[in-house]
Amino acid sequence: MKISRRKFIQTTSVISTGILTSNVFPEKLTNKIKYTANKEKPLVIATWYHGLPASEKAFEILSSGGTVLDAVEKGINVVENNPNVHSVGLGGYPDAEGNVTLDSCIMDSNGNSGAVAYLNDIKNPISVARLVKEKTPHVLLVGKGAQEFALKNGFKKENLLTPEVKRIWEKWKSTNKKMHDPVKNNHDTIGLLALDKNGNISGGVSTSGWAYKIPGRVGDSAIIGASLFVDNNVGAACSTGLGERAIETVGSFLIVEKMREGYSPLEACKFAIDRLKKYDDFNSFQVSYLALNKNGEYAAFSNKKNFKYAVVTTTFNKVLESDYLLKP
Ligand code: SD4
Repeated sequence: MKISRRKFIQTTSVISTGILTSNVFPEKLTNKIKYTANKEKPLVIATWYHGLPASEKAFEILSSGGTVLDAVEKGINVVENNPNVHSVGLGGYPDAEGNVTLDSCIMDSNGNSGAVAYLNDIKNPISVARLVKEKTPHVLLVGKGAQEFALKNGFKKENLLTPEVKRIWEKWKSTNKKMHDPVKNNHDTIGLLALDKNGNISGGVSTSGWAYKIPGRVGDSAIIGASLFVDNNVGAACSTGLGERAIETVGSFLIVEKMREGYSPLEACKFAIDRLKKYDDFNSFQVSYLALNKNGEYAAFSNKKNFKYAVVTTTFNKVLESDYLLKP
């Protein structure tokens, strides 16, 4: 019997260990404002608390004359390398069989992109995605091919399932064996958008995806247009949350196209969230977007509360909370 995604999500249960939280850097939530727009350059914005150290790194690179693409890659590497972030890179939650499989994509100011999906044992998928962009005629490499490509290009194979996460996965496997509820426990992808002082934009996304997913599952974070889109004449957008819905609505592309039509970043993010209303489980999943435009205006919007994002400019360095649609 084919089970619908809605049914699948509804029948999942949540482990109440409290371990699967996004509060990796809770002390960094310095301000709870709903929406901010400024016009500073350079500017870096990124998803969740771990977006702050990532954005700080990216900003440092931009401030010292580095390229906007370097800023994106190296910023995201900070999170990929942190074993305490259980949703990205090293220390990410595995699939149902205990394999950590990573999705990532990157897009530059010229509209060139690279991506990897279902990548095993390589902790920096954003760097591999960048090489796919730079060294191949392709956009997306998956699985074994992506890993072989990485190894040929000097990446090292390493076990990404840390002892801590292995224990958590083993407990899940022995006690539960159901997929995690993606709403409550699985929303910590790093998506980062950067604008340099000349107005050039690039972005990237990296994730270990939905914890305990069906082996072979690929989410939006490997899909250009869904989790990430950059148009240097207009702006950029990225997503976090239930990747299936971001893919189905091609959310990031939609946001950039609405900004092209003249929508502000906030209006454009709201438009993309609004598109999700057609799904009858709209109240249970979570999808959140970040967007910035060429002028340095930025916004975040989510269907649900609790979406945090980091902003770093020359005068501003904070984790903020986005506005959201589903008010009680
Ligand atoms: C995915 N969008 O694999 C990712 C998960 C996510 O924050 O964003 N987590 O569906």
